[in-house]
Formats: sequence, structure tokens, C-alpha cells
Amino acid sequence: MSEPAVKLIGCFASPFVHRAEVALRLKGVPYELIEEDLSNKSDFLLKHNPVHQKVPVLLHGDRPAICESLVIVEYVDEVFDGQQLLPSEPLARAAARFWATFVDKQFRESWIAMFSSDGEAQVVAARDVKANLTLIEGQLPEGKRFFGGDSVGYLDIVLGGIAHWMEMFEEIAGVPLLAEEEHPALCRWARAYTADEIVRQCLPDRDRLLAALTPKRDTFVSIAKAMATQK
Ligand SMILES: N[C@@H](CCC(=O)N[C@@H](CS)C(=O)NCC(=O)O)C(=O)O
Repeated sequence: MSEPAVKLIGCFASPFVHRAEVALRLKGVPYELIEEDLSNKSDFLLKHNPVHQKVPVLLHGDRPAICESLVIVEYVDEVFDGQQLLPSEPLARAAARFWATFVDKQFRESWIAMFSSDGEAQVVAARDVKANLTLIEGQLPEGKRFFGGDSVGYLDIVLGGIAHWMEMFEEIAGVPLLAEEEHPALCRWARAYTADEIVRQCLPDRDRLLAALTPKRDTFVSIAKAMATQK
């Protein structure tokens, strides 16, 4: 019997879609990428992710859609053969999930605060981002290239945004965050991650990414200002 087709609803420039793509590629699963225009969401997306209306969404044959990048990566790891993404040992597995939540909550909040502010508020927020980067760096296993050990694993995939997207946000906001002097191991890891043969296949082009992300700075700043005046 042939394998059910795998489709991924995604879009250009999303570090969350990147997670799903890397997981599928590391497992050697062929998939069709269906590009969504997020400024004009399709009925197809709304039907498959009515709760959050976001990408990525994974469709595996005629099974119910799987939403949320971390859930997709875990599903792909459990359902498909090939390289294991999450650690097999329960404590290491729990730690990987803990840090993934940290990245999507605490780290992301500090990063949004930095990207949506300027002046003194931005200096303070950038300090928080760097403190969070230090905590993340502390999770790199001694003498290993990746958070997953000798090869790209779950936490590496989760952190893909830091490896490739971060420098674009630094450039747009004019704030250096990930620097060799402060985080040498994390910089080494970012180079190893983005140089990985499989990962490279689904990293968006730098110039196109920069062009896509640049207008987001004004949007973030105006949303933050509007929220501040509502308080
Ligand atoms: N927590 C979600 C976040 C996904 C997300 O924010 N996706 C963005 C693209 S980068 C999106 O679809 N945005 C559309 C919207 O916010 O309306 C995940 O991990 O999948």
C-alpha cells in the first residue's frame, strides 16, 4: 500500500514552517508545500486550522490536520522512521520540551519587546534577549556541535529562528544580539546548523527574507504603541 501523501501549509519567511520542513526532510519524508498568502488567508487554511488560523499545518493523508510547529515536529518524529529527533531518554526528552517552551514563551516575549520598541525600552529588552540567549547557550552539550548531540535534533530545529532569522531582525532593528564575544558557543552552533546539508535546503534566501521582514518592524512598533495607549 502506498504511503498517505504529506502536505504542509506554509509560507515564505516563517521560522515555524521551517521547523516542520526540517523535521520532514531529516526523516526523508516527501511532502508538498502549499504556500499560503497570510494577508489573504485561504478557506483551505481556515478549514484546517480554524482555532489559530496560522501556518504551519501538516496534512497526513486524510487524517485530521496537525497544527502548531512543536506538535508537528513531535508527530513527524513519532510517525515516521529515520533519524530520531527528540531524545529517547525520558529526562532528556522532558528537558528538550522544557527548553522548547522556554524559546516559544520567555525568549519570544523578550524578542518581541526588543523588536517593537526603541530608545531606552529597546536597550532594556535587548538585555533580556541576551540573558535568554545565555540560558539557551548553557544547554549545548559540552563538546557537541548540536543541542541534539552529534546531529541536528528537536531543540536545534526549535532554535532555527535564532540561527538564521535573528541576524535579519538585528539588522532591521539596528540592535546586535547574538555576538561572538558574548555567545561564542551559540554562534558556533548557529554556523553548524545553517551549514547542515538538510537544513540548508529549507532556509529562506537572506535578501528575500530581509525584504519580507523589514516592513514588520513598523507594524510591531505601531501595535506596541497602540497597546500602550490603551492601558
Ligand atoms: N505557535 C505557532 C506560531 C505560528 C505562527 O505564528 N505562524 C505565523 C507565520 S510566522 C502565522 O501564521 N501568522 C498568521 C497570523 O498571525 O494571522 C506555531 O508554533 O506553529
